[in-house]
Amino acid sequence: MLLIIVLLLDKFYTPKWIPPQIDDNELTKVDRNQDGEIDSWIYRNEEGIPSIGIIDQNYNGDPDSWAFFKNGKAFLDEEDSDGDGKIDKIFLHVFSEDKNKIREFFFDLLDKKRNIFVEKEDTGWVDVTK
Ligand SMILES: [Ca+2]
Ligand SMILES: [Ca+2]
Ligand SMILES: [Ca+2]
Repeated sequence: MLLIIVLLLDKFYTPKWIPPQIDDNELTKVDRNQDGEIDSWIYRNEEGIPSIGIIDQNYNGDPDSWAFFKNGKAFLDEEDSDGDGKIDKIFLHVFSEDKNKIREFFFDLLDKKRNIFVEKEDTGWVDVTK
């Protein structure tokens, strides 16, 4: 089932670049490496809570990482790690009702890999894929 999802995502997925045309009090622009070029955009809802974060991780001018938030927590991260314009890494974060992260799904569309991480009380986050 998961393999089918990965294959479908690989076939149809393209990055979601959202142009920064929005009221300035709902958009924060950040120059993370202080080279004078904006490389991070954070969109906020009316309450000021982040809804989407976009990052140019390798500072080449093109966004390559997208984070989608719900209740101020990222539930979905997407990444174009090789810069070909297609998303190739996807992280799904699952939260419990008390808002603690309880599970993470990682899909690597380049390596056709998927991993599932859960937090154990004694050892921290462990890969329970197998
Ligand atoms: Ca910069
Ligand atoms: Ca980039
Ligand atoms: Ca890619």
